[in-house]
Amino acid sequence: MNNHFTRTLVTTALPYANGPVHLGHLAGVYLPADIYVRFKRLQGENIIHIGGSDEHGVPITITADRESISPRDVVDRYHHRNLEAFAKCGISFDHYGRTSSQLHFRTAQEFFREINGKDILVKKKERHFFDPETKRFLSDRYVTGTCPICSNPEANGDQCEQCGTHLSPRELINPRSKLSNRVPELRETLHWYFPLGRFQGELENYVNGHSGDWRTNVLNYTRTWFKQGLTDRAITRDLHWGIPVPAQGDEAKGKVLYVWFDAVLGYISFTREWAEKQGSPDLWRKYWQSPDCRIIHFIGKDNVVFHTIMFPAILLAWNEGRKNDVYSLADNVPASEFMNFEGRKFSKSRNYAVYLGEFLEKFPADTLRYTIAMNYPENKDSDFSWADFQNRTNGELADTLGNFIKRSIDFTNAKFDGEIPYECTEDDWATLGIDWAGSFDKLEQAYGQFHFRDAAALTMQIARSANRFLTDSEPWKMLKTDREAAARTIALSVNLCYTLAVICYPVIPHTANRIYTMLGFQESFDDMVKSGKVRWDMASFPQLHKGHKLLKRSEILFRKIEDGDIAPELEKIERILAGIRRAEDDGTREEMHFKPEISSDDFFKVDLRVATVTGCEKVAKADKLLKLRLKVGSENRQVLAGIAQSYSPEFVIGKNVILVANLAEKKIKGELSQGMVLAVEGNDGRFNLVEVNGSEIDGKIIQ
Ligand code: B3M
Ligand code: ZN
Repeated sequence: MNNHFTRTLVTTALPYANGPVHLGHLAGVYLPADIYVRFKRLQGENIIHIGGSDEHGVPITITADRESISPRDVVDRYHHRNLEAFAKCGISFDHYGRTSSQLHFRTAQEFFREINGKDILVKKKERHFFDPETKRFLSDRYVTGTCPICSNPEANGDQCEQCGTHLSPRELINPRSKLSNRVPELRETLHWYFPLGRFQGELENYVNGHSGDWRTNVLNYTRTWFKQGLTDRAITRDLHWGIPVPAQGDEAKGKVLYVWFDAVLGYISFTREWAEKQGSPDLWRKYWQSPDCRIIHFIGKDNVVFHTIMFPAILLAWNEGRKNDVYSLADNVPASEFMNFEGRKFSKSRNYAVYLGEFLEKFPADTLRYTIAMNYPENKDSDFSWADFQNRTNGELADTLGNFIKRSIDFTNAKFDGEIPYECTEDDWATLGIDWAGSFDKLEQAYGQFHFRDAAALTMQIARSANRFLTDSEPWKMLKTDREAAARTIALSVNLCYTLAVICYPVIPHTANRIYTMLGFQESFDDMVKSGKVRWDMASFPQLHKGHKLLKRSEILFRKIEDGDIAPELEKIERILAGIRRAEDDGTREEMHFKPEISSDDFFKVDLRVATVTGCEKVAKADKLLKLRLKVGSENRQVLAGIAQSYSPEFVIGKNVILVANLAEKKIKGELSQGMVLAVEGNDGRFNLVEVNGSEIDGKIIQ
């Protein structure tokens, strides 16, 4: 690990702009990154946070197909929605780009050309799934089927959501096209492959070099891939939405870059866009092409290999043989585990989720940020529950932090005319009994090593100590007997409010800002941090001097959450869960497995006729069979049908049924069957005859 970085670049996984981000995304990626960035800004570090929307790939086109709108409409809608939700939540991106931007197209194509120009890529013709109905090649997620590892019947062609295994469409059992639900065919198509194996040695060195500082889950996921041996991966796709493959001739026609090849490069394009915004277009190089910069990718565990293998391999391929424009690889990839919701995995497709934007319409951002920080899924899956959200908001934020701040400020306003009545010395500060050096050490370590749960908990511990100090000192009683002692206590308390504003800032920045205002400052806390006027180290000793004037107005920082506030949310989950259970129970989610395609010629070979049942009786020693006598125009037939459990014989006589009239005769239980009648199997396993209305229609062709 290089400890001499002078700059830090934080990137967050680019969420697909095909739906709103939910609390799981916030917990795993965006909140931890924002906490980290805010902490480092407080420490005066040069740090930028780059994110944006992933606007290509099959997730986008599938949403567009489903809603019958264009992919462009899909990404426009969700890019803006997500951007707005992030802003409301206080996720402080320095730039939030879009992979549909021109600069990004240029960057991604430049990378492809460079790597292809060095003959690193391999062109191969391979057989891929093709949907015969829609006449489209089916890349990745257009194919669904059963996961060969965990038997999840709805695994995607690129990855199984249930067990996380990366798959290729051909590994799925019972593959089906998501477009038509048909069984796909295999057809030959040409693609460019990236030979990951060529970089395995370099990649292993890179990863091993971080065995002391990367998370175990990240090392483990990555090493599993090394163990299997890295192979060629196609980096182009047959799709119409995406970045055209920049190669000459017909072979690149109708092909785009694989979404993952383009998306990871978004980090670079967006840093370039940010640099342009700063009026310093080359500034991005100081982040991507300088050994002084530390690069950190915040992601979820399902994206690990793209960031520890694929992206570094692309950069290594670019760097190969170059002396200039050499890219650095990430210094850390803190991948989170998942945060569940009320004990179950978030699921967009089943609508089992709480979306960030919706949440923030009902509850303030900081209550959410705090609860999620306290449940950060650092090394194991965690859980968000409404009850926990309510308890933490009421017990920790409102009763501890909020209560302390309000009491301190109100008391100063009421009894000392809103003015700090005493100059606190270092000695006074030491009598608080808070181990400042130790606490700050622990906090710095927690933030620096991405232990955000610990950081939030330590912060709350300091708020608790402050609250206890005020309660135990009872300045309201002292006031009558020893006004100086009361003044000292309250000066210490108000200074603790300042300290808390600073140390709370990474986790609950809106609250820090509100405390700062009540303390009598007009500037925004955020601006003060960005300009370096408020710094982390200022929290460890008193900042507010005798005579400093407060705002003389206070507000309640956290409104308590009543049972009635969360009752509708709990009811909503119950409704959704009941729906999921019902669907699972009655088998409506059962998959459609269609038979392989036939041509219309094939179909017309089958002679389907209306037939009238003229006689019906049971078959000896066969409790499922009935023997039907049928009239088909001028002909009579005898057919055996497995419908004895659905009908008594007399009930069948007179019905118009559908007969497969040209089926080869065969003997069943010693009886001749000259054809077959159509029937439908009900959920109870019994068969019902397919009937045709009308009179004297026997012998008519069904077409
Ligand atoms: N859009 C996958 C995801 O949202 C993908 C991340 C891209 S990061 C470069 O999980
Ligand atoms: Zn699986």
